[in-house]
Amino acid sequence: MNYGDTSSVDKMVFEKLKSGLQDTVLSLRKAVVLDKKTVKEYLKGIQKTLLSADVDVKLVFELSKKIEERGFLEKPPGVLDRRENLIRITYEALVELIGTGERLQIKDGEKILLVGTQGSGKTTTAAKLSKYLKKKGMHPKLICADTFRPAAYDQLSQLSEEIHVPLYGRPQEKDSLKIIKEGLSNFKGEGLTIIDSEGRHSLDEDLMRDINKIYAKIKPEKTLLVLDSTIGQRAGEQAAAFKKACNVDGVILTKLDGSAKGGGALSACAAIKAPVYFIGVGERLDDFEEFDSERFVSRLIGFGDLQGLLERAQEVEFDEDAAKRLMSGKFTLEDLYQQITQMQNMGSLSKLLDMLPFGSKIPKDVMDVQEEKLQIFRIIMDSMTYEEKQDPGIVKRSRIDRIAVGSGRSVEEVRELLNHYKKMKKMMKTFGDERKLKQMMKRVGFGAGM
Ligand SMILES: Nc1nc2c(ncn2[C@@H]2O[C@H](COP(=O)(O)OP(=O)(O)OP(=O)(O)O)[C@@H](O)[C@H]2O)c(=O)[nH]1
Ligand SMILES: [Mg+2]
Repeated sequence: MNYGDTSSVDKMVFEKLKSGLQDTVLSLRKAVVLDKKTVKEYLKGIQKTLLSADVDVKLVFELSKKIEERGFLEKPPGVLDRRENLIRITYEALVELIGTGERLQIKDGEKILLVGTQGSGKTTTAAKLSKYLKKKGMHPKLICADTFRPAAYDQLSQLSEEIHVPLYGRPQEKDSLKIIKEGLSNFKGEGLTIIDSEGRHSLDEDLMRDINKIYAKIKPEKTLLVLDSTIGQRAGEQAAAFKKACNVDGVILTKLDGSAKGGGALSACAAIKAPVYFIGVGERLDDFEEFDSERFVSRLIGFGDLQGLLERAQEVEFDEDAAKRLMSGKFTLEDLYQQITQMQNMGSLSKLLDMLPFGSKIPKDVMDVQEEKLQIFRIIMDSMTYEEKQDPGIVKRSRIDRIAVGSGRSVEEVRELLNHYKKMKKMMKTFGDERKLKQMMKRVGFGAGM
């Protein structure tokens, strides 16, 4: 579950996808100019990487078209420049492509049916999932409904003993539906039942008919497709066939630890609109993780960089609002308070002001207030009434005394806050007209096309 844990992440494939994406992003960052040619090359790099990981061609072109269009149309948010924004858009498009971030909702008393072709990892996954859910405080019980493979019962029996999870099965019985019904009545509806089903060499009609029969009679709360990520593009037809037979609610992708072709399986999930709930990243029962599409894509692109970048995209939205309010001339102590609480420091505002054509007009001491001082201001403002914050002009001698006592700060500090407010207000007035605001927004990147 822990994507920060490099042992499983590095083992976890997609090495090809990961290095391809990271190289492409790196060359974008290193490019001297961001012109049309650079953008085209960047998109080509993304396409090539995704195609080589077996992502469906149609999806690849849709994705790169989306990145290109958004890249041209959208103004970079916050303090991002255009190339950073392109990376951000790529991240968002990839997250959208591979999943919703939805988690499996299941509880004791319900039934999960695992389906998939032979060797996809159903039996191993039944045990992995049981172990995982048991750790979450649930009470999984297993039913071996694979009557196709002779050793199926023994395999699951061994695994269930290892994780101390009850198992129901009848190695000699050939009717899987009968076994499931017996199993369910044996467990008396207690706990969460996980049903391991049969697989066949490939997609065949008998398998689909059997699975459909089980699905229709048993009515599991969740049917999960166990999909082998090493099979590349073939995952598409498998997913579609199972979707038809038993309305797949979600997918567990297995063998991600050894696959450079995982894009095929991811495309298959996108095609049938089924969320990936878990991934298998090795043969051991602990090699199993909840799938988190945002974190997954972050790892692919390079987590450290991306995180900071996304944070700076957030910074923006606040700045735009704050700037508008400040420039409107209605700057109250409440605004100052909001700034302090939201930004903790004035760093991003001063960065914004630095870029103004009239930036040099700003008195240094106004912006250079230390964070510690701002915290004190905040404490003082907590002792002021709403009226006082809206109209600090009414705060005179006796009110100052009251506020100082109430906040546990000195009278000098209260005066200092009032002075700071006055200076800020005066400064805002000097460039409080709309035209200049627009000019400034443009300077810092709002409204600038590619
Ligand atoms: N490397 C790796 N191997 C896995 C993973 N999941 C399953 N396997 C291996 O894949 C093989 C097949 O797994 P099973 O669980 O028996 O597959 P199955 O779908 O039950 O197969 P049938 O019952 O024959 O249909 C086994 O050798 C497992 O150890 C995984 O996430 N990573
Ligand atoms: Mg099996």
